[in-house]
Amino acid sequence: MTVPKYRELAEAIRAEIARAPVGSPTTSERQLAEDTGVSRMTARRAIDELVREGLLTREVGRGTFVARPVVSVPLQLTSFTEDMLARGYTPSSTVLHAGLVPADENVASIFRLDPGADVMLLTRLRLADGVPIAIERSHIRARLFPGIEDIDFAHESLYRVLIEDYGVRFEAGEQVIRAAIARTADADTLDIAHGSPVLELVRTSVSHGEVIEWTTSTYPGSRFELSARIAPVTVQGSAPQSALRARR
Ligand code: 16G
Repeated sequence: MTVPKYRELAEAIRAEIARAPVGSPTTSERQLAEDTGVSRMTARRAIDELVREGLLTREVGRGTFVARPVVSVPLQLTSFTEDMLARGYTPSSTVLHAGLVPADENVASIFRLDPGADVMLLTRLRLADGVPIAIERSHIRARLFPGIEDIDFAHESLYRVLIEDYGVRFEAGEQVIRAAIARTADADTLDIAHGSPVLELVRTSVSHGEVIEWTTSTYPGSRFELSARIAPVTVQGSAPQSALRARR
């Protein structure tokens, strides 16, 4: 049995969506048709299929975007500084590295840049009341924020600078949480035993449809607990389909 062309195309886009951050724009119908050599009609059917499945959302006059998962844990796009202040701690930071670096393949694909393009790498030890809490390795889309590499992030909040000095409005974010074993150097910096378990929180944040930040925060397992408010599921057109898919 031959697979219809639009289905093949939908599969290819599906694979891309899996890697793309929530809220990021997808290629337009016209561009898709041009890039893949199919008709506009076929490109539209492929996109329609993914919209029906709830993987993409269409916004009139704006385009098509990677949709939010049907059930999402509403971790908020707050900063370390705000989080710590809210808990009554005094936040501080030690800068371990700050400067422009060439994007490697992985970083380039996350930011959709050419490998070798300049990004800022900011590595900080984050402390609360003087106690090491996390190591954060942030990659920032430097081109959008001229001069950011010269800011003293030992005394500044990254989000405050982005929002107030560069006018960023965070639109969407994605956070992946995974368990790992501390790298030896990180264990020394965090003052934990070699081989200790850590939690890595990997945050990708989007502004104006572009990834602007990709940060891995490494927390000692013993000093971190994740709390998230659980929102009720809003059943949209796509929800029952996803549930059915999961049961099959
Ligand atoms: C939080 C974010 C991190 C962000 C940082 C900015 C998590 C897991 N990560 O730690 O992505 O870069 O805040 O903090 O919450 P700052 O504004 O205090 O520098």
